[in-house]
Amino acid sequence: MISKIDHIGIAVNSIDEQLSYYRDILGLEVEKIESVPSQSVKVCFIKAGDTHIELLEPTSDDSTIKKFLEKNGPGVHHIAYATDDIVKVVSDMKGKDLKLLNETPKQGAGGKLICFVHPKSTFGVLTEICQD
Ligand code: CMX
Repeated sequence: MISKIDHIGIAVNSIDEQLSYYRDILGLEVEKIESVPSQSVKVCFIKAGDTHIELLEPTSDDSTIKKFLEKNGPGVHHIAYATDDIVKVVSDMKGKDLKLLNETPKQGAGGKLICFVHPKSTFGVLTEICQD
């Protein structure tokens, strides 16, 4: 039911500061930059084959990305897996010692439906399930 890695989220202090690394050195295509007020982030999607890198810049002091950057500095923040049935995937996860951060899918960047699973229950990797 998981079809692929949809994107890898990377916490950054500044999208502008990092953009030329992905675009000019790695030669990847910058698809779009958008604000996601519900998550207090600005995101930049960069195409890498049939998956994406998602740069995440905090837009407020209480942003979860801001907290992550203060503790760890810039770097990999989460891995997002694509599915065409997020309700089923999340329902199957319930009762399996996984800490779902939201059991009801909510709207995230790019209009996708998203659910997060706490990294302490997924071997240290913050996990996102998403559906177009
Ligand atoms: N990866 C791995 N570990 C992480 C982590 C991450 N991204 N973020 C926090 N942690 C660890 C902390 O280091 C800490 O570990 P220790 O206890 O060993 O020090 C522990 O998790 C803290 O857990 P917490 O107190 O429950 O939670 P935090 O306030 O640090 O928030 C989290 C962590 C995952 C609950 C929060 O980031 C969250 O709700 N994330 C989901 C939403 C999100 O990430 N939105 C931004 C992206 C949006 C998008 O992609 O569009």
